[in-house]
Amino acid sequence: MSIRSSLLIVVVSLFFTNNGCSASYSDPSSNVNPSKSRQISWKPRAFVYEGFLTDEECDHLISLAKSELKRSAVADNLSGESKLSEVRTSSGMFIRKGKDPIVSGIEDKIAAWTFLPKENGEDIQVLRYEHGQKYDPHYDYFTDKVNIARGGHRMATVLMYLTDVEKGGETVFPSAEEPPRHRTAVKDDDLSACAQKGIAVKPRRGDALLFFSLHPNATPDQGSLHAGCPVLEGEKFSATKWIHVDSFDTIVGDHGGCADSNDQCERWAALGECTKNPEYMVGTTDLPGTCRRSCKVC
Ligand SMILES: O=C(O)CCC(=O)C(=O)O
Repeated sequence: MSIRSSLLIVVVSLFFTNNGCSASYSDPSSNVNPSKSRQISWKPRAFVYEGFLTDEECDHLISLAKSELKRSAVADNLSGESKLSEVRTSSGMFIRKGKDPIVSGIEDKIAAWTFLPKENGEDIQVLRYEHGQKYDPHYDYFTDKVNIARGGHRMATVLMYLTDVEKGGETVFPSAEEPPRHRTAVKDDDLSACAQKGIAVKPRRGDALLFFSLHPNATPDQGSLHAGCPVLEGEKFSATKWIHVDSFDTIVGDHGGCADSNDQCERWAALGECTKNPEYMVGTTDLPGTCRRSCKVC
């Protein structure tokens, strides 16, 4: 082998080797450039990143979700138990963290954009809104003790839009204050009446919205009130990653792993059984219950 070809091999292998100084060329998070995001509000702190997900990533999340969708639930403010409500009429499902390389790559990108650890994130929730479906104004931080037991408060939300929506389906912040430089911005006539009640983001396939539910001093930010406006034409798929102040993966006092041992657990948890029947559902450290994962205690 000539000196010339040996040199070429060395240069090529250096380029493709992650030597600790640069990210691997196949790492999806290396394509994230946080400075590409645009601030849409200061109160709450909210940013939009256009083209955050590729078409392949959007299609992948939709195809994982499609056959698993169930009517969405909300958490009761006092007990924390999950219940069905007219406040939220979409259907949804959760995709286990790191389920496959594409999901894991999306989670790496979220961590790179938000500068928040991957382990602080919940499983991704995929939502589908059909005609007329919506999520009324609400906060993502919890006010009950059950839901902050794991990972503490939700501090930030990344909402990824997986489809374009012809009309409606915007995410709106009714209590937000626009940044001063946006005050003269012309209202988008394309926005639904619901969206015109505040600062709104129109769902566009691949775009992502990041907003913070806590102030920098970790107290709840009431400006983070937000809603999913009714879909007026078309269909909306979105994917949500909620990020906590602390690790959501740490299993406190767990010796038997974090799993449900009955495939009805998710449904029972949605019906409030974690609170109504804690001995069976949650159990104790010595005698773990049947649905610890769905009850979010591990
Ligand atoms: O779909 C939306 O635009 C809002 C969703 C949302 O608020 C949530 O999942 O917490």
